This record gives sequence, C-alpha cells and structure tokens, in this order.
Amino acid sequence: MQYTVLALGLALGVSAMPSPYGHSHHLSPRDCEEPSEESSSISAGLTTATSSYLAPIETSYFPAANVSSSSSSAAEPEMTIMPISSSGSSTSGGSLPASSGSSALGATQTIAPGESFDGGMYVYDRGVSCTGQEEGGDSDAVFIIENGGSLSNVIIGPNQIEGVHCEGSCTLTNVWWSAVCEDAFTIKLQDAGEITTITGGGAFGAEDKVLQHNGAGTMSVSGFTVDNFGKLYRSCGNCDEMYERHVIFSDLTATEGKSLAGINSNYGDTATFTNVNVSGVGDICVTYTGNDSGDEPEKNGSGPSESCIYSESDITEL
Ligand SMILES: *[C@@H]1O[C@H](CO)[C@@H](O)[C@H](O)[C@H]1NC(C)=O
Ligand SMILES: *[C@@H]1O[C@H](CO)[C@@H](O)[C@H](O)[C@H]1NC(C)=O
Ligand SMILES: *[C@@H]1O[C@H](CO)[C@@H](O)[C@H](O)[C@H]1NC(C)=O
Ligand SMILES: CC(=O)N[C@H]1CO[C@H](CO)[C@@H](O)[C@@H]1O
Repeated sequence: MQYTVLALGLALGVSAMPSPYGHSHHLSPRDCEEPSEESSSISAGLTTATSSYLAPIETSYFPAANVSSSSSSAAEPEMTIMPISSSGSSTSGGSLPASSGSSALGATQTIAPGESFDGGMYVYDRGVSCTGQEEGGDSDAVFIIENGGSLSNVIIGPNQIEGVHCEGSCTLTNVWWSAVCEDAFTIKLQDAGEITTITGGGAFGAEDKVLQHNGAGTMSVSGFTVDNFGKLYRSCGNCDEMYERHVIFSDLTATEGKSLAGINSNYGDTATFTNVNVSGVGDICVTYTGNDSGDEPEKNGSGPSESCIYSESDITEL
C-alpha cells in the first residue's frame, strides 16, 4: 500500500514559533558546532515527501496520526525492539532494531518545549547525503528538541547531516543512529543544573564524535550502545561560551572507538562511568585544557582522576 505523507505543514507551525533563545551563540569550529542558523531556515513551507509507509508524524502542532496504531499497520518488525521501561533500560550491546518504515523529512522537525514525539521505530532522515565532518547548522538537523522536550523510538537514518539537536533538559529514549554523520546528538543550549537524559538506543559508524555537549549542565546516558566511533562524548573544547559540563555514563557497551569521553578539566568538567563494557576502545576518558578563543584544545591527561571518575572495576574488557 502506498501512502503519500505530508511531511509537513509542521514546518509552518515551526516557523510561526518565536525562538525562546533568539540567536544562538557563535561557536568556533573543531570541537564545536558552527553558529547555528535561525529556525526560520526551516520555513520551507509545506514540503511533501513520499514514503512507502504512513509515517507516524505526530507532534504538538499537528495532532495527526496515532503513532502506535499507525505503526502497527506497517510491516511487522523482523526482530524485537528493545524494551523500554520508564525507569530506563539497563541493557546495552544491542544491534540496530528493525524499523517500521522510513520517512525522509523535507524540513527539520521541531519538538516544542515540554512536548513529546514518539517515532514508532520509523527511520527518519532528510534525504540528503552526509557531508562528512563539515559542520552543519540547525537546519541540517533531523530533529530539534526544544527545552524539556522528549524524543523516543526513532532511528535516525544515514541520509542526513546533523542528527538531533537539543535546547536543554531533553529526554531521549530508545533513539538510534544507524550511520552518524558529523555528529549524532548535540546539546546546543542548556543551563547549569539542567540534565539531558539518554536512555537506551545507540549509534553506529561515527567517523568522529557521537554526543556533543556545547551548553552547560549534565548529560546522563544509560543503556547505550556505540560501535565504530571516534569520540563518544565531547564537552566542547573551544566554544565561544564555555561552561562547566558533566556527563554520566552507566550500562554502556562500546566497541571499536578512540575514546569514550573528552572533557575540559580546567573548566571543572567531570565524566563518570559505571558498568561499562568495552572492546577495541583506546581511552576511557581524556582531559583537555579547553579555551574560549577557538584554539585547538591541548590534551592534559587520561585515566581516572578528579575529572574522570571511575575505577578499573567499572570497566570490563569484552
Ligand atoms: C493510540 O493507539 C493506542 C494503541 O493502539 C491506543 O491505546 C490509544 O488509545 C490511541 N490514542 C488515541 C489518541 O487514539
Ligand atoms: C557487560 O558484560 C557483563 C559480562 O559479560 C554483563 O554481565 C553485563 O550485563 C554487561 N553490561 C552491559 C552494560 O551490557
Ligand atoms: C591537568 O591534569 C592535572 C591532573 O591530571 C590537573 O592537576 C591539572 O589541573 C590539569 N590542568 C588543566 C589545565 O586542566
Ligand atoms: C582561556 C584559555 O584557556 N585560553 C587558552 C586556549 O588555548 C590556548 C592554547 O592552548 C592557550 O594559549 C590559551 O591560554
């Protein structure tokens, strides 16, 4: 059965929303994002995309299809999707779950502050080729989660550039990236004391970074799987606005990568690790001397320290 999906008048809703943040910070390249573009770049109007399945595009702007019922009309998944519990999954090491279908979005999908989007295990991308390590902007993201928003049960596909952007206190549950491009997920904005939570999910094939932290506060990651990557997490080392940042990893399975976390010890960053299984990973935690002048940050050390909080018993070599 063939359905034509309007993907989406959502763009209209988005462009009508004033950004609560105004212009984003100007960030320098390398370990940061480029200056992000205004969300007005999303206002491509009513774009249409075709999909062979009814895409479960449901947001606060368009109370359209019921995600759970529409996804059940698609082909049965070949394998079991990772179970999700509200307390979070402690399983990791899984492979990419089967999808319910796919949807190439004509415009970035924005999840409004405090709203949730359940993707019903569809693959979402933008129908564009990855541009390698060239930094993209907000308009290259597949999803932008505004402050306090949630995204769940989504597979970010290969035909996209910037993955998912977060504007503070985001909740990601069972979100997967089948082929990371420039990076998978970026906290663009976040206040000190705010926490972004990633539960379950995983990412594959990141040439460089997977999780990028440019705002302040904490990123907490549990039950995550990562395979074939450069850095799993990087606290921006040379953004124009530098903050103290924290990352907490628990129940992580990481295979074939350079390092799990890169943090700036001179800004008071910490990375904490509990129940981490690794194979073919170079460093668990690397400290850098970050700066706000755009210079390439210098490496300071690696291994357990006041900044890199773990003991050998927290790490299991598979
Ligand atoms: C959406 O679908 C689920 C499962 O089929 C059902 O339990 C729920 O009531 C539906 N919600 C709406 C708003 O139709
Ligand atoms: C790590 O491996 C051990 C032993 O193989 C297993 O018991 C544990 O559940 C694994 N942890 C994760 C996070 O997968
Ligand atoms: C470098 O690391 C050492 C401990 O490993 C720490 O005492 C020192 O403050 C760090 N320097 C900077 C600039 O982060
Ligand atoms: C503010 C700060 O730490 N700036 C430093 C950025 O990095 C360069 C090169 O390591 C240093 O020379 C700056 O002092």
